[in-house]
Parts: sequence; C-alpha cells; structure tokens
Amino acid sequence: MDQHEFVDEHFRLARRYFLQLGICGLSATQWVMHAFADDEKVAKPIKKQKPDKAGAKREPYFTPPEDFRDVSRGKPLPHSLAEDKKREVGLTRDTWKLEVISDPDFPATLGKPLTNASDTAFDFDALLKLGEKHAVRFPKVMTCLNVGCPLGMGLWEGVPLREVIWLTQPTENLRRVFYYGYHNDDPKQMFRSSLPIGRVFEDPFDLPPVILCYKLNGQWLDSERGGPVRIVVPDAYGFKSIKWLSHLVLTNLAHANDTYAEQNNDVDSSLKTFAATLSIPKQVKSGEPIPVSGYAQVGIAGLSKVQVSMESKTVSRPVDDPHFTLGPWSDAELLPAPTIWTGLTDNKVPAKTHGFDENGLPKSWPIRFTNAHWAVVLPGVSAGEYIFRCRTIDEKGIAQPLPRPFRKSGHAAIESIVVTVND
Ligand SMILES: Nc1nc2c(c(=O)[nH]1)N[C@H]1C(S)=C(S)[C@@H](COP(=O)(O)O)O[C@H]1N2
Ligand SMILES: [Mo]
Repeated sequence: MDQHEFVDEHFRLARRYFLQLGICGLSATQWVMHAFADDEKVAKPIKKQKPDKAGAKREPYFTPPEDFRDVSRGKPLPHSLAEDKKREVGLTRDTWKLEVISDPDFPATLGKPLTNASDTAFDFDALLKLGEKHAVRFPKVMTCLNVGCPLGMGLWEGVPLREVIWLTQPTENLRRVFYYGYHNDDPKQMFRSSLPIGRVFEDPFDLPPVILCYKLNGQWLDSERGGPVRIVVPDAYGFKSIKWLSHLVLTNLAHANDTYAEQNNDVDSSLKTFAATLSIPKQVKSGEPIPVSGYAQVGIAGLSKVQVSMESKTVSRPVDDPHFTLGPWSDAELLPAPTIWTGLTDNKVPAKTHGFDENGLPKSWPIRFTNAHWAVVLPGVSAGEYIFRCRTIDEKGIAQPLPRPFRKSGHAAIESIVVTVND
C-alpha cells in the first residue's frame, strides 16, 4: 500500500466520525492533501516500502503479517535463507527442533531435559499436540522499545510456555528462563531474552500467558515474523518475543541476561500507554473546525481517555512544566471497538480469544496491549501557528506518558505537531 492509499483509507474511516458531528467544511480532497502533507515526515519507507504507521491503523485493525515492520537482526536475516537451508537448520515446521536444557553455569535441577543429543528435543508435532489441550490466542500490539510507533497489531496463537517447561520436570533451583533463536550459528549474532520463572508459571491479573507462538492472525506464523515458532510475551516490548526460537535455557541465575540489556535498555519495562496522531491538517483556514484522529497504544497502565491540546506558538510555556501537565487539555472521543475485525479470516475474532466472548465481541474496551483509536474536532481558531499535542489518561486517572527520566523504557512521548492557521 502506498502513502496515498494509506492516508485515503484513514480519511474514509475518520470521515464517518466527522460527518456524524456535522463537519463538512473540508472536502475529501482537501483532507487527503492536508493529511498527506503531514504524513510526509512519518511515512518514509523504512524497509521494503512499508508505511510507518501501518501497525497503528484502525483498518485493517489486525496488521497483515507482511505489513509488519521488521527490525530483526541477522546477517543474513534468518527469514531470507533459501528453503533448503531453512530445512537444514530447522526453520520449517517439519524440521523445527527445540532444546530445553539446564544452564551449565547456573544449573536448574531438571528430571528430563529435552535435547538433540538424547533425541528428546521438542518438535512441531509435539507442540500442536499440546496445543489441542492448551492453545490460547490473544490480541497484542508488537512494539519495539526503541521505535516510536507500533510495528504491527496481531492476533497471536500458541501454547503457554509453562506447558513445555513442565515437560522437563523441574524440581529445584529454577529462577529464570532465557531463550534464543537461530542465529546463523554465530555466537556474536545471538539475540537472547529472559523472563523470571514466576511470569511464565502464572499470569498476573487478567493477562494472557507467555506463549510459544505458531499462528498469527489465523495463519501459520511466517518466516519473516519468526516462524515456525517464536515466543510472544503479551505485556512486554518486542525484544522479549524471540523469533526463530531454538533454545530454552532454565537457570538459577537471579537476574536478566537479555541481549537488549547490553544496549542500555530497560529490560524489565512493560508496554507503555501513549497516544499519537494518524491524521491532522497541517494548514487550515481561520475559524474552521480542525478534525484530527489517531491511535493510542494501551499499555500496562490501561487507558481511560485521550486528551488533546492546541496552543498558539506564541504562548510562553511554564519553564517548570516540560511534560505539559499544565497544557489546555480537553477530551477527544475514544472510538468504540471495531465491529468488523479487518485482517482476520471473515473479519471475525475467533471463539476462545483472550479478552473476547464466544461471539467474538470484546468483553471490555479498550483492551490492554492493543491499539485503540480516537478522533476529535477542535473549534476553529484565529490565524497563526499552533502546536497540537495529544496524551492519554490511564485507568487510574494518571496522565501518560509519565515524566520519564530514562527514555529507554519504551517510547511514550507527547507528540507535538505544528498546525498553520491562515486568514
Ligand atoms: N531471533 C530474533 N528475535 C527477535 C529479534 C531479533 O533480532 N532476532 N528482534 C526483536 C525485536 S527488538 C523486536 S522489536 C521484535 C519485532 O518483531 P516483528 O519482527 O514481528 O515485528 O522481534 C524481536 N525478536
Ligand atoms: Mo525491538
């Protein structure tokens, strides 16, 4: 999809909302041109011409796997290997093998490690067999800790990681699990992540489990998204969701040993709540209402509302308010849950999906760790330069993003966009 189509589609959706409110001032063409101008700065193709905010759109709500943004490492990238090489290294469903072992340096006591050497490594058939009884699916937005907008919104399906760990009969000295995937047999390329074992054995509050994932949006997990099998951690940033999974290591090590920790990242961070725009006119006429729409990532703190502010550039902001807590905030409209779940087979959320009822309707909205959408029509203002901002209010009534002394806990900034109002 090119930039024009992307903007066009968003206009079509937001337009319904604006029409309801009787906003007819802007013609479709004007709107598209305005939104197009704004998106020039964000819609630059990063890789393979993918639109930047594709993973945040209202439609398709579930991002087609090929439209996810890919930030994975590897030379060559494992998903780019030739089919016969993939078969040789276990990157196809019928050749996949998973070893589940004890850490030689900080051993956990296991009754039955699963290894290639003893011919007990876990395979795809065994995974599907476990899936018959234990498979779960849940919606989750995949977001990189270090990228400003979501990579893609997925319906992930798999077997709880704990079910596989139980097969090794652990008895003692098990405090964490770390895991990695195929990395061209080059130790320097290993990308490893880890979790406390408690998060694996039990799910806090109403969160879904950590899974060994083999399906995305109802289809087999493809190679680019980490197939045949990847980890997906519902509440975490993308770096915990290791692709091309090949090894689980059960350890008595008491702390995280994630590859991401070496790059000054906060590896214990949960997904943050924040809002950003998808469409906003860059130029408007004075006195004309200004329609704006966007998305919110619903993080661990939940989301109760989205707020917006328009401030003249000439206003001098209080020096002791770098996080805009004193801005002229007003509420935007949080759009209801989609009724048509675009991106899934028959546009339906299948039965037995976490957070949804038997009819495929969300039990509540918005859902944690997914995208929600909002729209607002700001009253017309007099000519001049303005700065538009949006933020979220979490479930506890606290403005998000919080002031963050440490940026590498996940992107959650207040976006500032200049709007020019002409006479
Ligand atoms: N094996 C492996 N898994 C990986 C990575 C990687 O480089 N290698 N990148 C991680 C990071 S940093 C992110 S943000 C997510 C991105 O997932 P996606 O490619 O499905 O969007 O994958 C994670 N899993
Ligand atoms: Mo990432």
